[in-house]
Amino acid sequence: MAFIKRSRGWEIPGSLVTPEEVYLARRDFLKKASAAGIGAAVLATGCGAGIPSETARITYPEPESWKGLYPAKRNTAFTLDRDLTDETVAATYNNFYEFTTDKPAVAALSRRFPVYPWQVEVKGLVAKPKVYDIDDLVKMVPLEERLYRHRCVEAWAMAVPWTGFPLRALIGKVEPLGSAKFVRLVSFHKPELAPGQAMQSWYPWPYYEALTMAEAMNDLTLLATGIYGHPMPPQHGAPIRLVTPWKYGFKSIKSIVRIEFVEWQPTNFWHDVAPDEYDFYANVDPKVPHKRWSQATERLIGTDKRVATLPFNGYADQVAGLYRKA
Ligand SMILES: Nc1nc2c(c(=O)[nH]1)N[C@H]1C(S)=C(S)[C@@H](COP(=O)(O)O)O[C@H]1N2
Ligand SMILES: [Mo]
Repeated sequence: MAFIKRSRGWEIPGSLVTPEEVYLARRDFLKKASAAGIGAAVLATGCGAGIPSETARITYPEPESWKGLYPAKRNTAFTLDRDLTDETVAATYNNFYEFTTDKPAVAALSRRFPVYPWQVEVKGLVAKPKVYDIDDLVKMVPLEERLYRHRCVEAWAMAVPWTGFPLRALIGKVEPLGSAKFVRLVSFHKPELAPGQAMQSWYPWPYYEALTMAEAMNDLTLLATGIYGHPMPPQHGAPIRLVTPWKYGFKSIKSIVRIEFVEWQPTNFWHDVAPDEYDFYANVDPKVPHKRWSQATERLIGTDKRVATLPFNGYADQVAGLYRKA
């Protein structure tokens, strides 16, 4: 046993992330947290507000081939009942367990994760399976910006401007067969680059999610490639992630590498981890508490505000029909 060398999570080959970066991000957060009077218990659960840091640099790929794509034209059909979340707050309070469960540390740990070039394989019950280059995807249909509410199952919320295109535009290109009833989406598996995957080996990596075909075809369902008027930074799920704003955030799978069309209802990562806490549909519902907390209200990150949770996160008009019994 003594001869087996196990590398620590942050000792990433090729030094993708330096321990200094993680250390600095963490130190800065701890300093601000103690100034704000946030105690150790809060730090342990990661429940502090995203604390903006002067040292936080929001970085993202900007290849030559993406010139002119961002900022994309805003689709004014999507309006908000609350202020947009400050960009730095949103970019320093991330759930992305592939890197760490420590929300403020995700940005530093993912900063150098290679998100360009990137490919997404689309396969299964389709007439035209294809491996798409991210450059094909960002140019397939005109990108648009949409302001969406975003609600985590942990009862915090934000509102952000995503840039992307409806998933159904891609579905149209690959021509699903009549037998395709569900869409399954899968994230990357690179434990050598993503310390949370290396260290938390008990999770069923890679992260996976799924939607019914009707949910996938709904106009709200986005494949997002950008945020705040520029390409997606790694911590938000670069270079391409799902956004289903009427569902709890865990359905909005980040950094997608595979999209499969299948006949039978697939399972999803969080359902498999805790079946009695997370279901397949995960539609936001103030009346259905989580096993360990109420979902009646939510905390708007970056503010002290707590507001009422809206059924379907405020998108009932667009999606409630999907769930009405015939
Ligand atoms: N691959 C992957 N996707 C993921 C997650 C994750 O850990 N891994 N976390 C989910 C959860 S719980 C939430 S709330 C959102 C957070 O997205 P954001 O960091 O861009 O706000 O991403 C979702 N997508
Ligand atoms: Mo979440």
